[in-house]
Amino acid sequence: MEDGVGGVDDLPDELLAFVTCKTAPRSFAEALALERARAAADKPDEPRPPPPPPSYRIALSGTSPSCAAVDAAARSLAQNGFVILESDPPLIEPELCARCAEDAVAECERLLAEVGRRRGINVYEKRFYSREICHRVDRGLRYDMRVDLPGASPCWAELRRASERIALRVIERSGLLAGGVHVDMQGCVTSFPSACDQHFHPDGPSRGLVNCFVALVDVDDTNGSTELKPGTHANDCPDVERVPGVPANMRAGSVLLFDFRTHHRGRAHRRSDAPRPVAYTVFGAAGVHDTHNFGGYDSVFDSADFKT
Ligand SMILES: O=C(O)CCC(=O)C(=O)O
Repeated sequence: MEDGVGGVDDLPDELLAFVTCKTAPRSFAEALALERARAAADKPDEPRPPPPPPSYRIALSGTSPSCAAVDAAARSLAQNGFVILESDPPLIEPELCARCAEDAVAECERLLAEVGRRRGINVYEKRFYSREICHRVDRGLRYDMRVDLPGASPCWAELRRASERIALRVIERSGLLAGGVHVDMQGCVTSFPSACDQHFHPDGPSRGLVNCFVALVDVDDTNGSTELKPGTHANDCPDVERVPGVPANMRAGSVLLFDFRTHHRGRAHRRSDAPRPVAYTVFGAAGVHDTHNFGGYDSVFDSADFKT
């Protein structure tokens, strides 16, 4: 009896003809070979390793990305929980970034002076919360300021429109925010020299919000780019602690989109020369709002002057 018949690929041409054309075998050996070939063909697939996650850094060839690039970005946003979009020239005009950066730092310093004067605290040492600006960790030196309140410089509305042009295409393609997308809020996080590493955190617990960061200056390991843990937005992420973070180093005008649930942090600012402002716009699915980050605080301007 002949032996050594493996899978369909090993069959001689005559036997392959039986398998594919269903011709009757002419001998016992042919019948056996045919039987084995059929069994090999019917064998359920071996478990395959999962496909690698999509790249989270997408280099675009210009400021109007192709459908293929938008698809790739949407896949990363859905699967990794974030995507970094870069292009040359940058997606958001450097001149607009520079105007927003200048306003962010000036406005932040103006508000800090008001908080210090009205609440009687050292705003670099003490955490505080207000409708306009928050300092969430003592000596954190990272200030989260709203830029969509009445009286904000028009440069912020311009930045929001520019961010929408790219973010909405990717978000809609990702299917993450079903039922119509709205802009929920807009702000800017400015870390000052000597700001420390934040703890990793999500921006909120539930599905339906996507944050769009725009680097207003180049952000890197020295002035503290944002760091994100891929896949940690998924409810079934097994062990968030053990997922390594990925630094979103990027040039001014680049865009980082992330699902609110993705664990991330701002890194330490180790340079002494200039603050590091990163603007953000929060996009929400119909009826979903961020109630966590600026919920219900009093205005800085509601507090009377502090008297010693
Ligand atoms: O500063 C950053 O890069 C991120 C800030 C942040 O995640 C926050 O303030 O919650």
